[in-house]
Amino acid sequence: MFLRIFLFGSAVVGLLVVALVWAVISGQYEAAQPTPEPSSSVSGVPGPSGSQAAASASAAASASVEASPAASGASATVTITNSNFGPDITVAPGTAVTFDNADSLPHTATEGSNGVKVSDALFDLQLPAGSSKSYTFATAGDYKVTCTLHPQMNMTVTVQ
Ligand SMILES: [Cu+2]
Repeated sequence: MFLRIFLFGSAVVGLLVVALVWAVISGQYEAAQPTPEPSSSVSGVPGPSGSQAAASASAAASASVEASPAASGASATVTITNSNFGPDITVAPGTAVTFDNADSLPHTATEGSNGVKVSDALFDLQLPAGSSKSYTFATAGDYKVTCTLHPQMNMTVTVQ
């Protein structure tokens, strides 16, 4: 009786050992298989990173698309000294032009000529001494700029 239990028990142990070995082997096999899967998902990571690269590429593309407005969204500065705007400037559409009054007296940067503002002036910047203000030239064209306080102050901003 005891011997039969022992044999039965050892048979159970043997089955357990076989099952354990099988589990280990199949576990290793499964462990070996998921490894290719993570590696495929790792190779899938280059996929997302590839799409990230594509996204960053499209972001770079949109950035370069913004760059033309941004390049045109660049800035330029007209420094007023001795009641003079200085030379005419040419800028790209979208450029913010800052009129910097470096004089110790007030000026304006006004669309117009010889101190006279045009009726539909796009900009009429009041520039107290030492101040600066900006206007963004969105549309191509030639823009006459004058100072309504000093009619001799004239310049042209060409936007193209
Ligand atoms: Cu002036």
